[in-house]
Amino acid sequence: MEISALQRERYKYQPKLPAILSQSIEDVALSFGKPTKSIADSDALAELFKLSYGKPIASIVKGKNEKINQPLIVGVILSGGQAPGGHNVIAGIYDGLKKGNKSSVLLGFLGGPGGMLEDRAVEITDTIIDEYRNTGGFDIIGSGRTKIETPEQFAAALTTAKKRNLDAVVVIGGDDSNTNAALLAEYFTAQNLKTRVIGCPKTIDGDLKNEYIEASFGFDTAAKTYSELIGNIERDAASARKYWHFIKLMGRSASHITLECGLQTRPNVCLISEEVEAKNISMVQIVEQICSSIVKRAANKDNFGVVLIPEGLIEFVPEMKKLIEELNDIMADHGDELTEKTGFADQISWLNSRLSGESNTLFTALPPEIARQLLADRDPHGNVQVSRIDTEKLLIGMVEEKLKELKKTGMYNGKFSALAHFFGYEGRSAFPSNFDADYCYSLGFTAFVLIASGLTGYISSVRNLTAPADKWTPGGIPLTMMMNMERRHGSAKPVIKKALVELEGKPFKALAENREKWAENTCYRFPGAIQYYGPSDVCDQPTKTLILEHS
Ligand code: FBP
Repeated sequence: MEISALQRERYKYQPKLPAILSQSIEDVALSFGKPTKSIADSDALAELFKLSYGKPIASIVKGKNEKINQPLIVGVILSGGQAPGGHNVIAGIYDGLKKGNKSSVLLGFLGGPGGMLEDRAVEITDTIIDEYRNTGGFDIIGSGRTKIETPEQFAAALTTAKKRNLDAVVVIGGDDSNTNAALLAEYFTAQNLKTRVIGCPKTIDGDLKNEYIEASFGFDTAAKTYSELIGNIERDAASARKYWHFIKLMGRSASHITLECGLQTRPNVCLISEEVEAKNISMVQIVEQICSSIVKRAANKDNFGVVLIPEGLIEFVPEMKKLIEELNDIMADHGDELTEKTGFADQISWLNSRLSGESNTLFTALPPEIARQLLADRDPHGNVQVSRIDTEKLLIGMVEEKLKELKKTGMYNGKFSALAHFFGYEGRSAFPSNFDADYCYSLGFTAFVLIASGLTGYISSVRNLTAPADKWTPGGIPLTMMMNMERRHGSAKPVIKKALVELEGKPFKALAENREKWAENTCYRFPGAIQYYGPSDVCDQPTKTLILEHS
């Protein structure tokens, strides 16, 4: 296969590591803090995780580590949606293992957690890993969304771990996958199995973060890729002066990506789902907010603009949220009956008697295409697949109607021509930025140190990320520390708490302070494409979100 010039160059890139991991591997040890507690529901979690609850935070420090050179067999799983840098996590684990002992083996389970359950794996070799260093995507071994939850699935994982004689398995995933990693660690320990389980924080959505996990990998590259595209569209809009661009941005529920892109590009409107939910903002009010910008700009003869819409918005609008929850329950309990209905009209009349009055009115008033999308298959976690709902088109339709009304009353006299975009998959497998390339390699290398030191039930953590990479601080955080109990499908379940956009946080405040100005004026900012070679302030800057959160 012919490779691009950039790919060839990226193979040569040596990711930066924290100083402590760049020295001789024999001088790397762990130091431990005090016993920890979960963020909430400590009694219930201590009961569920009898063997792994309350472990101390581990920091990687200079010292002697007798275990570091032992030969190990480790499995790795990529779980969930692609995020730039996944290949470098695997490279970090691989290089760490081989530095520790040349005969150590890294097995990649194929196609996500399902690969471990079905024992489908490939041994990672020098030739394989060298083909994927510093590249985007998860195609080295593939990913999947299988959730390990039934007793049979746990038993299948155990069988594979025993058969492969695994010393450890690394689960690279988001909040749900790392919750699974914690459950698997507890289960393996309870079964007296030597296999340890270590997690790694992945997701472009940026919602797996807290005091100890400063960022999930992939967020940096994805947000920068979308920001480049938005900046380009802004420039086009300001040149042509005839289109309003409605851009939906990926991020299943949290709006971190939209917020980061908003700060990077200063669009006219930047909707944040968490604000919509907190302030109970209805769809009609959202449309009014967008129209207010359109009307003001039209008065200045600026009949163009850019609106950013988080992918998950629809689930945060109060009336839509209620409708979706009702649909989820109906589909969970009677999904088969619904799919048996052949025509869309049949489905609507079947739902008529099952939805509450309010939800039924809303559902039947929606454009048929959107209603159809709301009935599409759920993901394995029972969630609506929001990336498939054309919220941007729904908003364009509603804005058009509102502008017609405003025109009649003489309050608006502009021209409105809108274009819809969705940026999601374009950013998930991009070549990782230098930040993600370095961060991921460090996360992988750290995971190796945790494994070699005998830890289980931890997530690999690299902190101090706004400093240069050599000053980053690697270690391990007990997974139970990031958990609470939440209601899922009618019962209380242990879960890693999702980090949504905080309305009191500095990134959101920076947006809120400026958005009135941006709504009326043209204040666009053009971040341009991710750069891999050149001055550090162009190539190595972390996201504005990370900088503001840690300033
Ligand atoms: P993860 O949470 O698994 O990292 O995936 C995030 C995401 O990219 C969301 O932003 C998006 O809604 C979803 O995956 C799309 O899922 P799919 O890849 O199954 O279409």
